[in-house]
Amino acid sequence: MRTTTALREQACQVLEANWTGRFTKPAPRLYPHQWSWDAAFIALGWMHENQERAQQELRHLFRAQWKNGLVPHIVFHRRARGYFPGPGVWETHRSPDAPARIATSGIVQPPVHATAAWAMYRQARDRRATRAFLEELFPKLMAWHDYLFRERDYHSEGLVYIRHPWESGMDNAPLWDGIEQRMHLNPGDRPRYRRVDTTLVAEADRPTGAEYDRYLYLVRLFAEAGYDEARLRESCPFLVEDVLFNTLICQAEQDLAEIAAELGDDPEPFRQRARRVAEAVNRKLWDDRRALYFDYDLVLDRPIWVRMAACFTPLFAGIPDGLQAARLVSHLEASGFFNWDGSCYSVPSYDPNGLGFSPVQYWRGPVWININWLLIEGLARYGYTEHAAHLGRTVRLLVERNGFYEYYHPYTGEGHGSEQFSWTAALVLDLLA
Ligand code: 9WN
Repeated sequence: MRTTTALREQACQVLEANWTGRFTKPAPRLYPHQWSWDAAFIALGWMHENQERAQQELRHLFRAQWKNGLVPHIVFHRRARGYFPGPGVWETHRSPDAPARIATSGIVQPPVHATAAWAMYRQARDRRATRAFLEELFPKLMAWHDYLFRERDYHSEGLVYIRHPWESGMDNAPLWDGIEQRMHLNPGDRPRYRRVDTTLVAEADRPTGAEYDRYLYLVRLFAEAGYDEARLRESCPFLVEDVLFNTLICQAEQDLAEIAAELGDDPEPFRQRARRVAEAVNRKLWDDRRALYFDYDLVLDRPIWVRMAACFTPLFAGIPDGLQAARLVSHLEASGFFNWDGSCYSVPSYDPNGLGFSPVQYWRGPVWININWLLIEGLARYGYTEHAAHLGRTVRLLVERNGFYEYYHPYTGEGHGSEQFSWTAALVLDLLA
């Protein structure tokens, strides 16, 4: 077993190697630009080592915020090449809201940013310097959350929707299989493109060609609609109220309330909004018979009964009551997601007994460290300290034995996807702190 100091040093080396001078790349070659939720997780790691870098990470992202408050899922690095789809595919100039001089994508990712900003402040040795940063970020975070509730709450019910699998952060999760099958593409609808990802990592670890066709089809739909949300809301074949996304906005609103209070503003509107999301998640996404939260397909108007590790994450935002939490934890243990005996590295991203489970293919089974981090925090929040400690040990074992990979085979622990993956390193730093 490596010492904690040695592990920390290695994690720092990964972040340092991926630091571009302006932001931290998620991975050395596979992801050469800045990604939105990666930036927040990465800031949670940098904050233990270098507050300035942590701040710079979020500053760089929010500099690319759209006029309507949207925080893009990718901020393109001018000098970087070798990622598909690049700025030309997104055509964000068709939107009056996109920034004129910064190239970005036109979709979002889960909102972890206020959570990261508040953690950075609490952690800071020099609170005065960090307070100035909080003051600078506060209006931008508000605009970001306002955008989500204004543009993405279809029924004004306190739940925000996503309109692309990439917006969930869990691109090829089995959650989307049914919707993607419904999206039948005629030959003329099938975009022509050349992927880069499969030249950099094993093809079997990545989403399929059919999935990429649909990802690109949706991007074209958005560009042709000029990114006009009112039009997209009515025409997009993919509209989902996602458990993970809504959990993270719920927690982010709670953290925004803390930030507001610290800055002398009224925290109550943010607390109210967080409570409203929590109530809506419990009302609409909780399945009492199955004791689990499920995504909701707004197009078919019905739940998506697919069991992902993400379905347990409402624990992170304090959404379930004590009884629901106990049932979630029993479910976690009984279902093969969580193993005390080490027969499977907990927690795989998707139900190991589920249809289409794969131990190597991206979000269809492998263990991801960010999902584990959310579950560790959530379990600890409800007093399940042994469970949280067990997951913490699993994460440590995975990186010690295999390195800082993007995701891991749940049975062998072998690393998959990109090596030197930034949020794995960052969240290990946070867990070791
Ligand atoms: C598309 C950067 C991102 C993560 C996502 C992960 C993957 C991109 C891709 O990489 O998605 O956004 O090209 O596969 O699924 O969660 O933010 O690390």
